[in-house]
Order: sequence, then structure tokens, then C-alpha cells
Amino acid sequence: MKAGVKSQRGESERLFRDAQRYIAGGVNSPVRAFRAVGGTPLFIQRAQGSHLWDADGNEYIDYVASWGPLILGHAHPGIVKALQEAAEQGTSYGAPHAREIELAAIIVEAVPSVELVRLVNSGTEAVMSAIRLARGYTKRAKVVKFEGCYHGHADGLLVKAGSGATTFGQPDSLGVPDDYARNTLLAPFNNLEAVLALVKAYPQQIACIIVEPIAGNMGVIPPLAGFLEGLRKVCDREGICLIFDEVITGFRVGWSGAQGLYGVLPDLTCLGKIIGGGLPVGAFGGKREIMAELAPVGGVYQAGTLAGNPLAMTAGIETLKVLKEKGVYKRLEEKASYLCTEAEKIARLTRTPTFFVRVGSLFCTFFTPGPVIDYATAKQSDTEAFRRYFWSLLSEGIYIAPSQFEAGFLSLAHSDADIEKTLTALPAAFEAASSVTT
Ligand code: KE4
Repeated sequence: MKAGVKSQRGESERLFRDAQRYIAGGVNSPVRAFRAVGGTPLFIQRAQGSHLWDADGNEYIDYVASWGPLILGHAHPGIVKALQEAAEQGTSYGAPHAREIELAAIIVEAVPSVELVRLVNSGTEAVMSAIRLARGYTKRAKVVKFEGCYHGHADGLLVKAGSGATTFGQPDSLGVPDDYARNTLLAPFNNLEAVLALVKAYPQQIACIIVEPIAGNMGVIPPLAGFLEGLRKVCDREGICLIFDEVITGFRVGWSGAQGLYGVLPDLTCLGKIIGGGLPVGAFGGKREIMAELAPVGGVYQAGTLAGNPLAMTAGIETLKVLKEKGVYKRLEEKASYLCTEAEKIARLTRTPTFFVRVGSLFCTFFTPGPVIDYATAKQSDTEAFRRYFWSLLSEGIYIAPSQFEAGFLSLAHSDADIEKTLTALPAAFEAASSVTT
């Protein structure tokens, strides 16, 4: 069937009604429900390379890539073949096996701050465990995080800035008791002064500072010069664990992630998405001295039935093998740079205020003049304009994240034809964004 131009979506609508009979909200992760853009979420039938087909047979160029993992594109032949062979050897052993070592060794070799790693099943698990480890290692309780950064849905991280001047976290989700949130302190992203004030206000009480080195959950926001270096310095001075949440940026913005790009090494790193190649994998790792505190050697407990399972290891290993090949990140950089440079030229020809951000194959278009440096400036984006932009692109067979506050992902599978088709759809999409419906 033709690309998603004015396409029928009756089957997705039927499936969404059906899904809501059995699954809370009809989805297994809220952002998939299209709440930020309205309408019915696409139910995907299949995916191949850089393309998706929905249940009505409409075809789309995919810039969501399952929220980042599919940096090689969907159903990569090498991964599919390796998974078929692996499945014949069994899907899970609940016991150690060689492929866990293989994936762990690649991570240790690639990520400069990681001497030892623990493999888990999701980014949430990786972050939750890294924070528990930091608390166990430092014997302190408080955690500093940044407004607008998302680190998965562990209780203590679902917090927002407390009311008034207080910087205590307040629950940002039902079901999170106040005293869980009280140990979470908040600062604006890219604001070192605010961090220094927290450190001064809570001496010897802060176990860790956790940051997405490039924020990818309020749109994409790179660190300002000196921000990461400043965090490193204050953590060294105060004996605080610096945790980089590289679930998005790990193996995305370079072989050594954001820490390799900016040359700032954390004490612990959290990974996910790409290292599982589309299967459930998360990981956290860091200095041997800290990781030694983990059970069964140390006293910090962490566990998981399917952690390190052979299928997920296989998909991760095959993905990282391709990423390690010479010239891969250069090709991603060239494709993404062309796409975003040309897109920005098109946007400038329309009346739509936009602010473009790109780091490697991770990108975002904010519908605000910008600059966007933190959550407060990101939230100035015109989400109604974004909604119109989203639906205009979707009707032309271009699938982007259904929210202004998410990231765009380019894969090795995106062809020149994909990029040209995307650029062709942009003038109407920016016009739709700037048109104010009465
Ligand atoms: P998961 O538990 O979803 O594997 O990872 C949580 C997580 C941790 N850290 C960062 C920086 C993340 O971006 C994420 C998850 N990202 C979202 C998208 N922004 C996943 C999509 C979803 O929630 O469905």
C-alpha cells in the first residue's frame, strides 16, 4: 500500500479498542499512546530496515527506532540469523554462559569509565541499581537529578521540583510516597550553580549526582561547556558518585558514548537500548572498587531472572560488532548532518519559530525560537505547533516520536531516498505547524 498519505487507519483503531479491553490504557508504555499528539496510536505490523508498516499496511520511514535501540535498522539480517541460531540453543538458562562475557567485554573495552559491568533487563533497572550501589558505596542517601531528565520509572526518580523554594523532590507520580521523593534533590539541567548550592546545603549527605550527559527526554539538549566537567570536579571534591545515564547516548553518539565525546568520565555508567539491539537489555558499570560492593561479593543486592539471557546477549553482541566497524559513526554523522542541515534551511523559509539540535544521529526540532538549554526553555515550545507538524509528517509516511519532548534517531538503514522523501515532506509540515487553526 502507498506510504501513509491520507491513509486508512481503521485496523489500528480496531486494535486499539481491542487492546484497551486487556491492557491498561491499551499500551505497555504510556508514551506509545499518542496522548501528546492526540488520535489513535499506530499498531505496527512489521518493520524492516528504516521502515515500518502499520496494521493497515501503511508504510512509514521510522525516526523513532523503538526509542533508540535500532541504530542498525529493523530486522537486521545478521541479528535475525544470529537470533535464530541462538534460539535453537535455548532461550534462557538462569545460569552463567559465555555470551554474557562477550557482551560485557565489549562494553568494558568501549566505555572508558567501565571496569566491571552488571547486565540487567532495562534502563530503569540499570539506573535503579546504580543508585542503590552509589548509596551503598558512599553510605549516603540523597540523590541529585536534573529537571526534565528521565531515568526510567524507579520510585525515587519520579519526582518534580518541590513547591516554593524548596529543592526537595515531590512525587511526580501517584504511588510514590513523599519520603521516597524527599531523598531526591533537583537542579535545572546545565546549571552548575544550583548543584553547588545543593552540595553546600546537604554536606556529606549526597550519594550521587545522576545526569543524562546529553538530555534526551525533554527533546535533545547537549551539555553547556563546562557543565559536565563541573559535575566531575564537585563529585571529586565531595566524595559523590557521578552517574552518567547513557541509556540513550551509549553507543549512539559514538563508540564510547557521551563520556567519550566530551572526555568526562563518571564513576558509574548506565546503558540500555542499543546494547540489546532491540531485545531487553540494560547495564550499569564503573570502577572495580565500586562494583565490588555488589552482591554476591558485596552487600548491595541486585538480581534478575532474565539478566544476561542468551538471546538478548546475542542481539547486543551482533549490534555492537557492526557499530565497531570502521566508518560506521562517520556514515551516521554524515547522514544526520545532511538531514538536519537541510531541514533547518526549509524551516527558515517558513514562519515557524524552530530551534534545531543534533548530536551525532540523535536530533530534535523544538518549536520555539530557543535557545533551549534546560527544561524551562524546552517547555516554552509550542506543543500545538508540534502536534500539527507530527500529523502532517505522518500523513506523508514519516514517523517521528509522538511528543515534542522526545528525540529523533537516525539509523544506518536510512537511505538517501528516505532522507530526500523526508525533506520533501517538511515544507508542508512546517507550514502546518505555523498555521493557527481558528
Ligand atoms: P527503559 O526502562 O525504558 O529501558 O529505560 C529507561 C530510561 C533510562 N534512561 C534514559 C535516559 C531513558 O531515555 C530511558 C527510557 N527512554 C524512554 C524514551 N524517552 C523509553 C520509551 C518509553 O518509556 O516507552
